[in-house]
Amino acid sequence: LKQKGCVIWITGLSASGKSSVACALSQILYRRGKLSYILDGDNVRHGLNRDLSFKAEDRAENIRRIGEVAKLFADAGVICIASLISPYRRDRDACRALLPDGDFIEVFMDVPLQVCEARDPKGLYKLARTGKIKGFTGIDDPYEPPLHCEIVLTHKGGIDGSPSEMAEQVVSYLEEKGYL
Ligand code: GGZ
Repeated sequence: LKQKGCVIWITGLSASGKSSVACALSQILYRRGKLSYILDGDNVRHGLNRDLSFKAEDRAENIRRIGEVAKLFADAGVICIASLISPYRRDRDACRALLPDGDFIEVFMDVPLQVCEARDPKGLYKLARTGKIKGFTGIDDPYEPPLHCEIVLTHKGGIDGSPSEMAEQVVSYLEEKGYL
């Protein structure tokens, strides 16, 4: 097997585009003959992590489990794409510490709350604003942006910020670092 595994950890607010970038990235990798696997917080919460709520200690456990599973995929030579809010720096850093240097690539979806809230694809921000959901990230629960991440994806910038253009930025990074 020639493929070197790694973990692409995509963090950001709800509706910041994490899952879309994860999906676009996995499609590009597939076309290049590279094996990848997406661990999406929202999906994993239906199975492996269905016992977990959104309180801080359960979010920490959600992130810990996904970090451990991502490490297993990377060990197996797969490019594992983890997309979850992962709002706490401490929890993300603990996942980073599971992997050899360089193999944990943190990607920050730097999209302002106002933009995420305007998108509101599932109406969750509206429910959070009206108090029907408590402890919603960005509204009445914290989000700690990374201080030193490998890649920052912004919704504006020179290019228009479509998921596939953002995914291409990750691909360039992987090429540069020898993962592709
Ligand atoms: C944040 C919530 C919440 C609360 C439900 N806070 O954008 P989505 O809807 O489709 O994906 C979000 C998902 C967050 O799960 P994660 O596993 O990524 O979160 S964490 O890393 O913090 O454990 C959102 C939905 O679940 N959702 N309630 N209170 N997002």
